[in-house]
Amino acid sequence: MENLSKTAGVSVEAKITQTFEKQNPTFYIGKGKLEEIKKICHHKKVTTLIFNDNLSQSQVKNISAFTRCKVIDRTQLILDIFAIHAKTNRAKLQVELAQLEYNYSRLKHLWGHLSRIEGGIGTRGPGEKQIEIDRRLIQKRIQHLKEKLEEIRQITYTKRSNRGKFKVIALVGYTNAGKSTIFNRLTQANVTAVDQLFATIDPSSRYIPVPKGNHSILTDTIGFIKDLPHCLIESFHSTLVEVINADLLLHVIDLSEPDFESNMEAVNSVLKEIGADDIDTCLVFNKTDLIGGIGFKLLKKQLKERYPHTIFLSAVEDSDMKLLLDKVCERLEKRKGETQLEIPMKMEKLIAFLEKKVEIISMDCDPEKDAYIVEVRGERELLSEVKEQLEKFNQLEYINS
Ligand SMILES: Nc1nc2c(ncn2[C@@H]2O[C@H](COP(=O)(O)OP(=O)(O)OP(=O)(O)O)[C@@H](O)[C@H]2O)c(=O)[nH]1
Ligand SMILES: [Mg+2]
Repeated sequence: MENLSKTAGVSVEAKITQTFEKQNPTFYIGKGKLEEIKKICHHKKVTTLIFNDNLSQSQVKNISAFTRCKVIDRTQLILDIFAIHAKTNRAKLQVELAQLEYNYSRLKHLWGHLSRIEGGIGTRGPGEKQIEIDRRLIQKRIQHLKEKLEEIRQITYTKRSNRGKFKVIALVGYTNAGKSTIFNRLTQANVTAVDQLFATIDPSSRYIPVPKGNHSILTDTIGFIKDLPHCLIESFHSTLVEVINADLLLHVIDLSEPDFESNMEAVNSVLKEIGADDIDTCLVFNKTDLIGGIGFKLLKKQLKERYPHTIFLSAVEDSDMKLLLDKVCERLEKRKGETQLEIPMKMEKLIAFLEKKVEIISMDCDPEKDAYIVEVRGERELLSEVKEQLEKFNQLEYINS
């Protein structure tokens, strides 16, 4: 929370916690605690209160009236950072959509409350009319943004389907784990990699030279955080599609963070929410230069035993980048197999398709069978799909003859 606040450009003057079983519907925290906070604000000349949870619109109003401070909740703070860091048109539209969706969902409660006061037969005052207008305007804007984003999604989708033989590898992980640093190192790109949360909002993709001809595209995208606001996951869907459609995920973890395992869980739960939890994943334990000694050796041993596919590295070491490429190569190679296909001459188009998707080891023509005999090496999943289609085709031919 402190890091989020600093990233948003505020200096943290005090941190206050309260344990409660049930939140106070009026002030979120207890009234006594709020009195205490009011005094601190007065004493330290604090102007803004940031809550590490989501507040209702009426709680914001009540706390603000009581303390005379601006009140921001966790989702608003994260949305604010996203707004500062969004550079492309798509990212800006996505942030605006998330902000409207979040405010709309909170205003809906407020509207419901107001219409109970002002509503009823024959009592529809001008106040409510204004509310209706606001509601319609927001809905219209939300609709407009969704349509614009859908247009952009279609263009990106077409670009992606042109990727042909390229495998897509996505860097995922907790914010500030080092994804963009690794991306820059592997691709010689120059995307922003700084000690800030959510430095990356706009995804970038570049070619990476994975050994053994595994032509791949590496994607760097937004980082995740604990309790990532749902409105962001929804509005950033077209960005997160890059992750959902990846062939391999590199889950980057900042090993120097004492909390790294709970950060890993937070990332896994977002991956589950977006439907990317069944993608082949390699855990990349980063920033090993910041830790050392016997403790590190023991930790490394434990983590290797606990997780099957891991690599330990420091993004500041060049030699480690080569190790990472070898690891990626190993994972991609494991998915491959070799097989012989008998492709009827009639299905010449299939050969053109295979040339784009797999490696052709040899190809002969068998005039007796009126077919090509092709030896191929490629993704096992794709090869078995092709074999299935060939069998179906042969069965149909047999029936027709
Ligand atoms: N010492 C050390 N610092 C690193 C390493 N990898 C990244 N960093 C630093 O960690 C900070 C965050 O790195 P980024 O690459 O921006 O992290 P990110 O995962 O892309 O973060 P977001 O885009 O904000 O989600 C930067 O200051 C990097 O210089 C590493 O291996 N060792
Ligand atoms: Mg980044």
